[in-house]
Amino acid sequence: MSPDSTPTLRPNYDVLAIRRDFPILAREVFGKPLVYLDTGASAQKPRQVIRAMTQVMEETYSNVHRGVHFLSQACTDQFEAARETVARFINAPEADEIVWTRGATEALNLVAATWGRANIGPGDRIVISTLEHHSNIVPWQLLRDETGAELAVIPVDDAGEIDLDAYAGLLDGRTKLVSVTHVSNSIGTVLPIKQMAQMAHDKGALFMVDGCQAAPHMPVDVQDLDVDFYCFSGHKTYGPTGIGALWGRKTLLDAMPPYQGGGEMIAHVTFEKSTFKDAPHKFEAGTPAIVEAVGLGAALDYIEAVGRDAILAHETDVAEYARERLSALPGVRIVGDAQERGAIVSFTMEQAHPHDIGTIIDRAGVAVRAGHHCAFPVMERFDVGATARASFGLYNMKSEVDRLIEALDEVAEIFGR
Ligand code: 7TS
Repeated sequence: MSPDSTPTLRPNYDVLAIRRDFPILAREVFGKPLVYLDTGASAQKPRQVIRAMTQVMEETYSNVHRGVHFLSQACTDQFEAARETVARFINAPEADEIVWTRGATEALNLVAATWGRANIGPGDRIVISTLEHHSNIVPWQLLRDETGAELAVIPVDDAGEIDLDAYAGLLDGRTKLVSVTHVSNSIGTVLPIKQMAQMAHDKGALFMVDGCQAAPHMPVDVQDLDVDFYCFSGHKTYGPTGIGALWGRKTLLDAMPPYQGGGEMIAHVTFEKSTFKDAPHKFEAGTPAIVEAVGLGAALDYIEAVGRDAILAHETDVAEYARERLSALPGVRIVGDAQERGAIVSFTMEQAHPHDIGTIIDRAGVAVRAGHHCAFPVMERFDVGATARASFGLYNMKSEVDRLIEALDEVAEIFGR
């Protein structure tokens, strides 16, 4: 154990108290206390979220927006209050600019399918970056193939930083949309969103952000960033699966055609013609994920109660400690070394394949993700087939990094140093 292995307990950041809110963190795996370093894939859930969801199902559950009865109104109020919570969380001007989706993947597909089909034509350019998760690549490829547009990719340097000169070269009158991640899920780079959005706007292009790996970890203010669309997934923000949010500027949402057709999104239907509700409801066909939306609202309240500046400081401290200790291990290569980085450390070991690393350290109770992290182009850029990735959340501690390092020592023992 390093002398530096005690948790960083700031006066306003009681990590042990936070951990007590997450029942799963008390469990053991293979007889060892769980060390959960896979928050980038999905975050664990605090009691506050579990309780909020149980409360709806036990006390107020009903379908929303359609009943005159007491429960339907009570449940609709909770559901719409959660929308307001999302709006506050990212400082969106209005709750009506928040569209519920199943997650970031659906939000990106929604924009590609609605705004994209209405606005993208042959020869237009859509710009993404090398750092994207597949869910911010494939929807644009589908749109490109349908419309004859061009999909261009901003390269990154050896540290994993966006090449801003190359980016500037991709922006011209043909560029209609830039869609990039706020934080890379595979190597942790934080992108200079505000600057990039300004550059896109100067050339008349819209700017979309995949905020999956940022929203749970740092303050996000869509008005300050001055972007046009922002999305994130509930399950990565300590909320449930099956829910996420898309924010879009009201003028854009109003002009976009609906996404799916069905109940709830219509104003009037005859066999000849249907008319649609205003945004956001025109994008929300069918019964929504009601309990999950309330759960997400509770999760965002939880994050706010801890404080996003405090979370960012704490996680940075833990992640930087992990980088320091990992880089001291023989045979370990850390992939990605951007100046500004999130709480994600991706690494390889000369001695062992990432899948072997993941499997062996799992026996010591340490959960990391091993593989391509749904970011094949990043793996290719850094010439690795896969990496092991430790991703941190608001509940992780430096002592857990020590457990990771001890477990990796065992890997080196088995495969040879
Ligand atoms: N964008 C980013 C940056 C992500 O990290 C992920 C999921 C997604 C989009 C897709 O989110 P979903 O909730 O719609 O599936 N990232 C990961 C990961 O890093 N490991 O597992 C899932």
